[in-house]
Amino acid sequence: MPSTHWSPDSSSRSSAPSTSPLPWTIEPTTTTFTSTNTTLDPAEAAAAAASAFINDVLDKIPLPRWVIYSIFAVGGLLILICCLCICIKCGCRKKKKQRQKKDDKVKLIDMDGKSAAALVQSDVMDADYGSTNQEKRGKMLYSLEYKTVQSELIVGIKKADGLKAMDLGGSSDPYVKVYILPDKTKTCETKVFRHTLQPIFNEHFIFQISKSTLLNSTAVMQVFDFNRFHKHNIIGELRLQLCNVDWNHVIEEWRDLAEPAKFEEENLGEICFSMRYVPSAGKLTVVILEARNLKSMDVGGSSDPYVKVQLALDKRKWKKKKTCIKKKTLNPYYNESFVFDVSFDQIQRVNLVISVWDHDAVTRNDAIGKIFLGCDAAGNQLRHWADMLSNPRRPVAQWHSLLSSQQINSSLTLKKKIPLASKLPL
Ligand SMILES: [Ca+2]
Ligand SMILES: [Ca+2]
Repeated sequence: MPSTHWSPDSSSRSSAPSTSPLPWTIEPTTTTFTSTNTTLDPAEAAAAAASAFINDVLDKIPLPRWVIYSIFAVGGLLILICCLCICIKCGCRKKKKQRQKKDDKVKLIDMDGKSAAALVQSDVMDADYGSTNQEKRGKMLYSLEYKTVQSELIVGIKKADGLKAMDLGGSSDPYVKVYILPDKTKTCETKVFRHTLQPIFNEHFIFQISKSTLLNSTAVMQVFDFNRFHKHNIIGELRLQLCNVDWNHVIEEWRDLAEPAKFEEENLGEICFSMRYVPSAGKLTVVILEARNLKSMDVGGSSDPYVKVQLALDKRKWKKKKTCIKKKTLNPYYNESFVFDVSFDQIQRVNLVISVWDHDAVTRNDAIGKIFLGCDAAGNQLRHWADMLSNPRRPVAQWHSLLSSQQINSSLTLKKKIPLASKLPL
């Protein structure tokens, strides 16, 4: 067959230059190579071989030479840029570390200086929020005085400075709550100062307290940030053991506000309601909107809350209404409206008592918490009441933190219900 006959011959011919099975074809090439070997040193030979190899490779690429060269040039440039970038970054990191070391040294010196200065004048102008772990809450100037003859403790809230900003705009709306422990029956509050971190309160509060109980008491002054639509945040507090005070003088001093103690204040929950008064019609409308974070009163860690809305006239129980019961929840939503007939003359003598109760099918219902509003109220409650009176015909809604029933009952001692005959005392 022709194919088998021709194949060895053709293969030998085609492969002759490289494999060269025949001696007469191989001789000339070897001689030429040996002759070149004698004139070129090994390095040059290697270079020549490498260039020949590169040329060979370039020939195989189906692109014009100038395109290949420009691709190589761009690639090289890119690699060079990358190397440069890495070098610059490394250099920057080193510099940053060195700078940080220097800064740390300076900070240490600063803090030493500051702590010494704080003892003398406690300058808050240079307070650096980032440099210390302890949160800066600001400081407060207060005064303490005890009048032995009258058994009166006078707590003065003068001013505060450098208060911590609690609101988004970088400010706070501070006010101060003052009470004496352990007998926390009376809680006083200053006015709210809007959008300031250095309020000047200049208010005094008098507590009736005997000298013997005074020495076992603690005065608590808490600075809060007022918020109309959510819970008031505590900025900081001062707790002064009154046994440590020299009562021969009036004390007046600045103190740094501390982190508030968490153990004492029992969280009973918060309630949101709106009030609206229409003087011409003599109608007071109270809308119980919702409550949240109520204290759990039942075994399962829940409560069955309902809200009592009560009116007292001249400190006598007058009218009462209540919402429906919301089963097994600590965040009930009511949106229930109650309308009371209260004449313009009566509104000045009225107290509105709002209490949240836990319903129990078998045992007695328990009070979760309580608050009262009216002209006799204080602080947040008085503010809400005043807002309602100064905005007639407009509903004013606000959140309130619930207080213990005992605390409210002791500050608002309501007499028996008004008898039917004198139900409209005018
Ligand atoms: Ca605020
Ligand atoms: Ca219950």
